[in-house]
Parts: sequence; structure tokens; C-alpha cells
Amino acid sequence: MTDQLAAIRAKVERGERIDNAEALQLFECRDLLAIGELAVIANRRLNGDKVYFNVNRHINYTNICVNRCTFCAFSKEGPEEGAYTLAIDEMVERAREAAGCGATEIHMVGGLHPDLPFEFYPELLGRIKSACPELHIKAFTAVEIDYFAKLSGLSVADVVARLREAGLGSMPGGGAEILGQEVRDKICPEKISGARWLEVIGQIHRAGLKTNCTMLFGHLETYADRVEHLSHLRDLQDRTGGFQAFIPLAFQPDNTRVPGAKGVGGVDALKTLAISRIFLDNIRHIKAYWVMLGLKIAQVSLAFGVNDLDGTVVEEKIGHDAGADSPQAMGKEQLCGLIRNAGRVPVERDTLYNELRTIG
Ligand code: V47
Ligand code: SF4
Repeated sequence: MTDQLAAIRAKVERGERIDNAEALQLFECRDLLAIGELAVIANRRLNGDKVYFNVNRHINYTNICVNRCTFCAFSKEGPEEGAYTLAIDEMVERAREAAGCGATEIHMVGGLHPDLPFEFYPELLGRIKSACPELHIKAFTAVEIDYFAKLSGLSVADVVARLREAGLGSMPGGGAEILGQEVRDKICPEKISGARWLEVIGQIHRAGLKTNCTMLFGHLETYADRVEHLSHLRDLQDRTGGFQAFIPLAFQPDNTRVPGAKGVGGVDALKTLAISRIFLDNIRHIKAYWVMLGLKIAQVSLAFGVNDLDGTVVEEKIGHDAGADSPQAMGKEQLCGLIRNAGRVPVERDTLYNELRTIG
């Protein structure tokens, strides 16, 4: 072990925060297993042996989007072949089906549609909530919230209040991509800036809603860009405490327009998950999204500091349109099997991380 790694290890063992330079050293270090060991120490302190999962269904209400991010194979300009917008009745039906199969959460995001009025969104939430009051609706990213504010002329706080009244329970963590503006200008020039993403999320947290946060990695960004990204998230979390989980999203390159991007290898994926666990000492949960990582890397990530596996999903579009070769859905039994075979204890949670049942 190098002196640098030994110094970082001593900090992690004492429960001390590592700084940006140390995180960069970890990204540059080739000793993947040593990094994994540190992440396991950090995770065990926070979460013991438990691995959380939830039973959810994804609904992508439209793929028509005015932002044409170059990494996104899901969006269409519309009207063109493959463009769609789901009817509210259809989405209510999908939510009912999900609730009937034991789902506790609907995860709902979509493109920035040029013509849907703001009122569509509270109506959608309200209709799902009155059909399935027991379902938690986790919906919309900071990018959508900013768009709704522009659409409606309301402030971010008023948009959030209106959506909460209609049934919004919390928000996922998408749209963060890489927060550094230089990378953003290349991969998503029309999307809100990184600074605006942080500002909107800060306002959402202050309004009392929990969110997740993500990082899209494995395209054009450098290790330094990743560290800067993680550092922005950690700083915001120090101020608001509103992030529940961090989800590193492994870039899927098929059908995208990112020049030269090849996608993410297993070593980079595990290293990134592990360093996230070590660095983000104030975000309790690190979630492996098996849709983008593949089932095997997601399972192995449980030995690299991860404590949450997402989810049962059902009909995922964003990753699969970009070539993800993972299945479309996974049963609860299969998910628990993955966790148990990794020597860990599966615990079903709700969206707000209340424990529902431990699966023996
Ligand atoms: O914001 C788009 C990403 C995100 C690609 O909070 C891509 O619980 C990989 O945020 N390759 C949406 N990723 C998904 C998301 C998410 C997923 C699961 C759980 C949670 C949560 C949030 O998907 C987008 C973007 O960053 N994305 N295209 C692609 N080609
Ligand atoms: Fe639109 Fe989101 Fe795709 Fe960007 S990532 S093009 S904002 S749907």
C-alpha cells in the first residue's frame, strides 16, 4: 500500500472526511480491492450488513423533449417515429397494476414536452394518487421542475407546493449529469446549468421534499470532473440534508451522439461506486442501478460499499434505448436472491427508507 493510500485509509477508519485531492488520488489508484475495502468500512459504519431494495415501477410519461442532450437516446423531437406521450388514463392503469403487484413506489420522469400545459402534471399526480393512495410518487427532476416554473410563471417553491398538494412524495436524482459547466456545454448544452441544478435542488430541499442525486459517468468527463461533481453534492448536503441516496449512472453509448464515448467497464464502475461511498460521508445510501450497471456488477458492488439496489423497475426506457443489455424488470425474489448470494441481508424499504420487512 502506498503512503497516500495508507493516509486515506487511516482517515476512513477514524470516520474522517477525505478531501478532493484524496478523492482524485483514489480515482488514479489502480488498487481496486483496496479502495473497495475502504468503501466497505465506510458503509458498514452507516448501514451494517443490510442491503435495501424497493418494489417500484417506472413510468416515462413522454419521450418528446425540447432539450436534445447528446447522451440521451430516449428523447425525440416529435412528431417523429417512436415519439410518444402517454395518456393519463393509461398511466393510472399502470400504477394500479403496479400497486396490485406489491409496488410501493411509482418513479415517474419524462422529457420536457413543448406543448403540455403545466396543469397536466398536477392532474397526473392527483389521478394516480386518488386511484392508488398507498403508492408513493417519486417524480420529476430538477430539470423538469425548472421547466414547469418557466411554463407556469410560478416560482420553484410554488411549483413544488402545487405538485405536493397533488400527490408528489419525493423526487429522483436525475438531470445532474456532470455538474461542471465545461462538460455540460458539450453533452447537454440546452439543459439547465450545473449551478441552476444545485440551486433548484436546494430550494426543493428547503421546501421539505427529499430527493436523490446522480452522476452520469463514463463519457467525456475526467476524474477531476467527477470529484468536482461529488464535492458540489457533498457541500449542498451539508447545507440542506435533503439527499437520501446517490446513484452513479453508468453511461450507455448506443444510439447516442457523444463522440468517441465507449461506455463504462466493470473496474471503473466499481471504483466509482466505492469512491462515492467513501467521499459522500453525509449521504447515507449509495444505490446501484442495475439497469445501467448490469446485474453482475450491481451484485458485486455490494462488496464495494453499495447498500441499496434499485429496484424491480418494470419497463425501463432511458437506459435500454441507449443499449443497456440488462433485463427490463426483475422480480422481488430475484433481487433478494442477488443480495443473499452476496452474503448480505435484503431489507425491503419504502421510498423514504422506512424498513418494511427483512427477507430471511
Ligand atoms: O438524468 C440518460 C441518465 C437519468 C443515459 O433517483 C443515461 O432513484 C446512462 O436519474 N446512459 C434518468 N444514463 C435516470 C435517473 C434515475 C434512475 C434510477 C433511479 C433514480 C433515483 C434516478 O438517466 C438522466 C440521465 O442522467 N441517462 N441517458 C444513457 N445513455
Ligand atoms: Fe430530454 Fe432528459 Fe433526454 Fe436530456 S436527458 S434529452 S432533458 S429526456
